[in-house]
Amino acid sequence: MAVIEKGWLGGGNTARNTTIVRSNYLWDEAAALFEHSMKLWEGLTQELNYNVMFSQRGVLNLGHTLQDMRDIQRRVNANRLNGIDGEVLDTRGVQDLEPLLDCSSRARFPIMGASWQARGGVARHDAVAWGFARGADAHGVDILQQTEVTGLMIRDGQIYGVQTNHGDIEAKTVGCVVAGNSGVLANMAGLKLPVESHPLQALVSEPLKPVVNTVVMSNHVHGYVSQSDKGDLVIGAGIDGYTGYGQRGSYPVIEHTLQAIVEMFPAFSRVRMNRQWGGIVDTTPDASPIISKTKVKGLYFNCGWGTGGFKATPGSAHVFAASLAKREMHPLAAPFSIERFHTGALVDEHGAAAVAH
Ligand code: PYC
Repeated sequence: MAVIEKGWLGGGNTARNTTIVRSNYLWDEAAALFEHSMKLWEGLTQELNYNVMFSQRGVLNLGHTLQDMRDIQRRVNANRLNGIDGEVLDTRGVQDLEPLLDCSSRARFPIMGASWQARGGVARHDAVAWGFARGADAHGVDILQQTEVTGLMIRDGQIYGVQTNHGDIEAKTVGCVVAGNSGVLANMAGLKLPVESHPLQALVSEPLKPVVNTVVMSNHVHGYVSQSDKGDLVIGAGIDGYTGYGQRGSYPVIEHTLQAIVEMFPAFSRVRMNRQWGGIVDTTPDASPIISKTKVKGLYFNCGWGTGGFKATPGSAHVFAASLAKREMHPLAAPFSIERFHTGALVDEHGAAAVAH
């Protein structure tokens, strides 16, 4: 078994995101998949014997309007019915958790409350990549870096290998997990996926003393922030409106995001930003992933996680590996078949995923 990587370990989206982990999705199918992941996160450091620095500091999704609060109540009710922790906080409850947030009625978008998932948090992204790689290596998986897939070998509707810049590799089962490039690989098989690839940006500030206790996300003002153990503010933006593959993103989006952050935390108005970067995310029409067989026998895709795939890493990997091993989709993966775009059985998670979409 081999993992084929065009670049280097952690050079793609795994280590380019803002590392938010939560499972507070609305619909049963998505909630089950992300909660499966959350449970795996909770034991991951022990399981991999590698400290992935999973920090369950809690995630706030702020509400700024009556409709935001109704949506939050609906989502938290659904979460609790699914056995997922969640609370609806009022303004005071939010302020108690985050004293620096502007919870006054003077704010342009006053904070009326939030959903609170205490088990949510962040993890150290590159440690996750390295921990999984070491674990896979110990199980005999070859990890081929700097190896680019240049073609898929298909005969009579069955995959039998991949072509790479270092030569051909035969394989009767091939799983494509190539966020940002899923459409490109699908093209090699003559398939067209319902995904669009967009740049998504993040940035980090100079280090500060501890000032943000949780992960704060606001769909409405369009920004999200947490603080790394080093003290940097880790800030995420929305996707660029255009499709593209440049791992950079455009300036107006960052400007908008920083306006949002300063709207929420006026005290950050003079904090200097240190670094900015972008990743490429594959978005789907219903803001849920595709974990699916294709019409080419033996060829599978795991893609379309939009802006929120990092949180799914352990669960997504588990259900995908199990599906490929058995050639039968894992029950948690089955609702995310590509077929849903024909049948109409969509899992519309725009509400839960919306910060960056
Ligand atoms: O938690 O879904 C999420 C998210 C969106 C953008 C960054 N994180």
